[in-house]
Amino acid sequence: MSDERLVLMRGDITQVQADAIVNAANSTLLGGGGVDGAIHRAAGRGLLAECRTLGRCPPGEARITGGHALPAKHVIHAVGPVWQGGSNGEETVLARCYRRAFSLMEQHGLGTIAFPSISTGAYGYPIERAARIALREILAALQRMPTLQRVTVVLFSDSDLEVYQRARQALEPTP
Ligand code: AR6
Repeated sequence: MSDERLVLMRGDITQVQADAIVNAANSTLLGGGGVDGAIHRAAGRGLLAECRTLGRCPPGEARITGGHALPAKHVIHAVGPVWQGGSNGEETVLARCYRRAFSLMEQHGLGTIAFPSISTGAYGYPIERAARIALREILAALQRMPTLQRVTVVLFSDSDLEVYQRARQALEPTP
């Protein structure tokens, strides 16, 4: 049965109102391009100042900050794997990003979260594979966490959204 708490949409994650949005960060946590650059621009300099207090974050880990000027209350900065062909543990590291984000939600009592497609831009992870892992982890979290009210995946293009919709259909068939 399809879980209505999971929403797939096309859009700009910096505009999303949620308890937390997830940033596809790098290990420095000091900003970069892609969604990371967009989040830092929209959040303002206070976010960078807070990130500077955190130190480095290894791939597969996540850190939480305030949302500063964003509509979201918090930002969870997750560092995805750089795609190296698939036999360097990329799948495990990507799955761990999602799990770490959900455990930070539990620790902070958060109910709604929005994810971008972690690692599928500059880090080169093939999106069909990344979508399967992301949605598998999200559906598992929805099953085990009754406190989760809504999980949104915000895709930046129609074609990325279609990839996620197809992957969802394969994992969670609807009649
Ligand atoms: N809202 C939603 N999704 C977005 C947005 C946005 N505003 N902007 C881009 N995307 P990427 P990565 C999509 O490269 O692959 C940074 O420099 C984008 O189309 O942002 O994890 C970091 O500092 C793609 O589908 O993240 C790291 O160095 C997805 O977000 C590195 O890139 C992820 O693409 C991380 O690479």
